[in-house]
Amino acid sequence: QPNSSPQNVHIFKSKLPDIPLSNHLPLHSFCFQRLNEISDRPCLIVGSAGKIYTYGETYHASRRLAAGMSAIGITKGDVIMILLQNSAEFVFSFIAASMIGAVATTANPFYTPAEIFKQITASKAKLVITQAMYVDKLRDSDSAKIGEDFKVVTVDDPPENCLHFSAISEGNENDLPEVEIHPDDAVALPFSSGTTGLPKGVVLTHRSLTTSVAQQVDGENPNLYLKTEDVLLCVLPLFHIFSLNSVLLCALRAGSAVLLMQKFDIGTLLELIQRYRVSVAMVVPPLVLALAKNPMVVEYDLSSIRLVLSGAAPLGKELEEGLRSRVPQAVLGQGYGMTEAGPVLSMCLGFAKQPFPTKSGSCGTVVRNAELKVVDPETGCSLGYNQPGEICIRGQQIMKGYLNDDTATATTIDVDGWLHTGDVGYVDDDDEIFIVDRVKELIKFKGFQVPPAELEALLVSHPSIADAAVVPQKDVAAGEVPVAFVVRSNGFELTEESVKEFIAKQVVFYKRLHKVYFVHAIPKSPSGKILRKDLRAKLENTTTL
Ligand code: 4UW
Repeated sequence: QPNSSPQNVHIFKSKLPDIPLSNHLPLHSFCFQRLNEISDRPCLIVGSAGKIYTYGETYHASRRLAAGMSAIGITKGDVIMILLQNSAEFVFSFIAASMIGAVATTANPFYTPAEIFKQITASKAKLVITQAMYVDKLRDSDSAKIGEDFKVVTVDDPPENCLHFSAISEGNENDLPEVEIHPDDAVALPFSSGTTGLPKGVVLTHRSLTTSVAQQVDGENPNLYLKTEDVLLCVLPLFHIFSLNSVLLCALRAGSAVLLMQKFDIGTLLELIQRYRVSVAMVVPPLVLALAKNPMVVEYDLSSIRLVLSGAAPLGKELEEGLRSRVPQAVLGQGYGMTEAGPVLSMCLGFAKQPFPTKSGSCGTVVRNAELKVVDPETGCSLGYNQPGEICIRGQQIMKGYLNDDTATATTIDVDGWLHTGDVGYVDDDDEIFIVDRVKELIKFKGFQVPPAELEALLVSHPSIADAAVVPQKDVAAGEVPVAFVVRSNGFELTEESVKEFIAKQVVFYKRLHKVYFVHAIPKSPSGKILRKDLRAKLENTTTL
């Protein structure tokens, strides 16, 4: 195969030149590198409370918390779980962990107890920072116990056996231990199912995240040009890497303000955009839908918005046009990310300080200081312009690997350092990337990950189910929804409703099954792999509403 020899690999690069990276710095030092200059600038705006923390206040609150975490026994390499909605405490906790060389694993507070415990157990979290209302979810497990295996801190009134946030947030900065942090030490541990299987811990190091942030906002002509006067909308959950990286960390590095919203509510969102003159909005397609279609939008002044960045799922052209009519003054574009990729692979060059013209529907151009290639999924041969294939990325930003899973790591990052995304796309003549399909199992509901393997494992644990497969079905509001093909065990009665209920009890809302199709057998390859393509083909031309 002449094409697969290294000489013939077609490598795509950014149109922006590579820059020197400050990725030897620990993440918190990198993010607050300009602290002296911007100490009095607004850093965090807590939307619901109207409270503003300056950069100086944010930095010192994080330092005190770091000292407090250390005082209760958290040391370098330990994992803390942040189980919170967007809040100042979330931000302080994440930065504090970095300051003492600890690692933050983030989880959705709406997860069921089983989902949370899988992550606590896999990550060996020693501390969970959460809200009192979620503590009950942390109580009933045999695998790990409050007080014995991990401590719990709540940001509000602590229930039994838990500490109040103030017990760790008032530490003495002078007691902060001196820790030596290596760029290859882990700092964040989000969970992702990647191209196959169950959710796994994604080890992101100080180097990964400082590189990724620099690729976006550093340089004389930053790919994503953020100014200190900018106010960034932070309504997407910080427990997901998109918001954590491209909203919070990028804003900190650039010295912009972050408007934190706990949850999405269109009225409150519009009100806050208007009140705080939000200039940069990071969004996902369902949010674009709301902004494009909701009649309330016209009653608010959105003229402050200069940039809208959508990602985490495909954005349709009509939707983009719909949004354009609501914010005609703004530059619209997409970014393309994947937790394992550190996370940003590509970003719209229309967001650069000296912008390039871009096309609607594109996910941007590969970020600087990185290499992207497109390979034929069958042969592995590298492809040139305009030929769709699996997108692969290489650079210092990608994950170190999956936590304690060398096999999964080796199937995702090959010996030459290429991370295989499982996304199918092509690069056009203007170096813009278009994603057209996915060869991986992953389902994305409004940008949230739904790993089919997780639902399949639950389904086959049902006594009346002999076999099952879960695949995505197109959906107008959510992009995709999970639907199941189920083989009943011989002689058992089983209804669609009962299968749906069985799953709904065990998973977070967005993993619920939207349809169940009963079949006689699940199509499989000779090696036993579910032929998902065949099942997806059966659903072609059916869209759930
Ligand atoms: N178009 C089509 C897109 C797109 C997409 C992602 O949950 P994960 O692992 O990660 C993310 C991260 C998204 C992200 C991070 C930082 C950033 O700046 C940014 O730009 C706006 C986006 O979603 O899911 C990864 C998978 O999600 C799909 C794709 O399949 C990818 O492998 N995906 N972005 N613009 N599909």
